[in-house]
Amino acid sequence: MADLVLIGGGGHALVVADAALAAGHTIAGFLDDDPRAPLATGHPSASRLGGLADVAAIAGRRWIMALGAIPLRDRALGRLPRDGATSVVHPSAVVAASAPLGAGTFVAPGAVVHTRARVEPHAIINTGAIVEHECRIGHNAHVAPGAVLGGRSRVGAGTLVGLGARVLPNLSIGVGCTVGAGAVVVRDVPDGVTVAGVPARGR
Ligand code: JB3
Repeated sequence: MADLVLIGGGGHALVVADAALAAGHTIAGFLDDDPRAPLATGHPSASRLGGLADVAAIAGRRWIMALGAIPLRDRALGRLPRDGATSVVHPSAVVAASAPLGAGTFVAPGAVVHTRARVEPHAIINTGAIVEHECRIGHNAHVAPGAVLGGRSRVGAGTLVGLGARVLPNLSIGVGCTVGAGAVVVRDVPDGVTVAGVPARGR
């Protein structure tokens, strides 16, 4: 399996590192501006290879974006080479054979990506999230732990579907949106809009 470099060394990187090791990857190290980032202490992948801008450290290596915050991820992705982006799927996750995962996708423990769903590069399908049949998950979108997307729903690039949120089937959430934790989305959400509550309303 790939000798991976994790981009980021914080809390999300801890989860990505454990999933990568469980999936049989080896970890070359990580990039983070903080030498005391959580991944640097007491983890088998403790080797810090440089700061987030030290892209030379990943030349010729496989890597995965392991920062959690979407704006930080976006900024860092803009500097990174296309080559080498590698997906990590925890062995307890279920990804349908008919569901293609884009490069650099992370699928966390217990997550499900159902039949004919499509996940674009660098998306996060976090712990226990359910992406139902024929959903579309955009580039660098994040489906947070416990969120559930009904069949044929769409999540735009750079959108966060928060912890435990629910999205009813066939709905579209735009690009750069935020769906608050626990929200229940019952109608389409336009680009750039934040919604929260039950039923979810714009903020
Ligand atoms: O909620 C869950 C399950 N996961 C969250 C994840 C999606 O996002 C997690 O709880 C955190 O809220 C967040 O994880 P992340 O990004 O790993 O957060 P944190 O543990 O704070 O680590 C951020 C890392 O990014 C640190 O090691 C920082 O050194 C590094 N970093 C570099 N530049 C920066 C910046 N962090 C911030 N906040 N701002 C910067 O400009």
